Amino acid sequence: PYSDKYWQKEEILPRRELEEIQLKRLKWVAKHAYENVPFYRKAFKEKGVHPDDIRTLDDVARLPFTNKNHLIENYPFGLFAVPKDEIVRIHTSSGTTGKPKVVGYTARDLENWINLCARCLYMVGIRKKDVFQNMVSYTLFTGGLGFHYAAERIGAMVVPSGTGNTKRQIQFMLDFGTTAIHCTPSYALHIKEVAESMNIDPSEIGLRIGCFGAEPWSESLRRKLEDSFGLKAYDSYGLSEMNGPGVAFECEEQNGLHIWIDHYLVEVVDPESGEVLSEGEKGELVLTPLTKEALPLIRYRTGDITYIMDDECSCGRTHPKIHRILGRTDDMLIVRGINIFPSQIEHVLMKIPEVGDSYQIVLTKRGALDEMTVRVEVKDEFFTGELADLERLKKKIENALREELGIRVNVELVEKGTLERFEGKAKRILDLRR
Ligand code: ADP
Ligand code: K
Ligand code: ZN
Repeated sequence: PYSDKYWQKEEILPRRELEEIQLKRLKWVAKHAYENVPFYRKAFKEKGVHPDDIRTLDDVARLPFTNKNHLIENYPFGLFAVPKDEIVRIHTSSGTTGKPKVVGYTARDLENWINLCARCLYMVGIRKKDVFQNMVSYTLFTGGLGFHYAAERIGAMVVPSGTGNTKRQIQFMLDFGTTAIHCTPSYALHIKEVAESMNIDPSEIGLRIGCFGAEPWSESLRRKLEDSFGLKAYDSYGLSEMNGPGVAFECEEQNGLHIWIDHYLVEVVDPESGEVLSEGEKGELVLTPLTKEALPLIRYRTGDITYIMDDECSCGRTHPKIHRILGRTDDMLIVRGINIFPSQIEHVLMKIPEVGDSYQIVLTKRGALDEMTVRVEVKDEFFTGELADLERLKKKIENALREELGIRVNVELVEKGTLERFEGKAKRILDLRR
């Protein structure tokens, strides 16, 4: 490590120096893509732009966008910029429809990625003395190996337990003295429930640090996880197209995620027009990886909605922060014309003490009108069987949701354990409208 606080010195370089690095690397990556990927040569020409036209960082806006369909259309290796024998690993994203997006790494890409992930884990206090239980899939999903090698590099004792068999995971935590965990926030909630069903108080497990990511979650879920496990919960953001996790991560302030701008050039654009927005304006995150050799993606449309919160951070890191992801352009629900992010619903539910650990959003049509029903598990102690109690609770949740979302929502109360549990990313939306 660079010091007892920072993994690499780049974390605290003055912003001006970071911007010099960015410009140098932007010129490199544009040229690299142009010269080695036919898709980009064509796309640059169509936009009437050449890598030599880049003089300042703002010139990035002259370059063409890349989106996930471009990756899928060029399946599997069509956008790779190096010969196949330079590739030392591939991953695929968990793409929900059709062909997956395939991403590749050179040996140097892996080295950069490990260090970026190590910056994140070190930032939240993971050290040699920690036992790091990595409870995400170790296969083609980037989350497993990404943090695995980073935690090893720091010198922590890594427990590569992957997903599944929750009782055994909890037993391992107790036996091995696990202090830090990495998983999806939904899985963390599931672990809490299973621990409780084993008569283990989650706060007695001894966890200090939780790294939670790969899906949107809310401030109230953070509080719930922190309170029940007695740990500090940090938001972890990344995507396969940008190596995987390690793109942006919360520091101890837990107020926004530092995004490593020496490796990723950040823009936020209007998702409709593609227009670049200014700091503080909500829009779609667009990233240009600045050091990726195998797969240089120019202005990649992440589909994730956030904004740049560029104020100084007490941790001393000079990299800007993004707000936690508010949703995805493509999982944004439009219900009776109103844009709704599932995370808003979660935020409301988690604040209500009677509400249990799982919920599901069901969208249907009644005539031409969208109907939204939120199925909510009720905690055992509140499931009295008294109809009047349940009716009162139902009204209470409906009112809270209407207040937050501005539309009427039906609430259906169900018993604890009724709804499906998830080990990876949760699928909580059932859209039956078409
Ligand atoms: P896929 O897009 O197929 O799910 P990935 O497995 O690479 O592919 O997932 C990346 C996506 O996961 C991101 O674009 C984002 O939508 C979501 N994601 C990852 N981390 C977070 C996070 N901390 N908060 C919200 N969403 C996240
Ligand atoms: K160790
Ligand atoms: Zn900070």
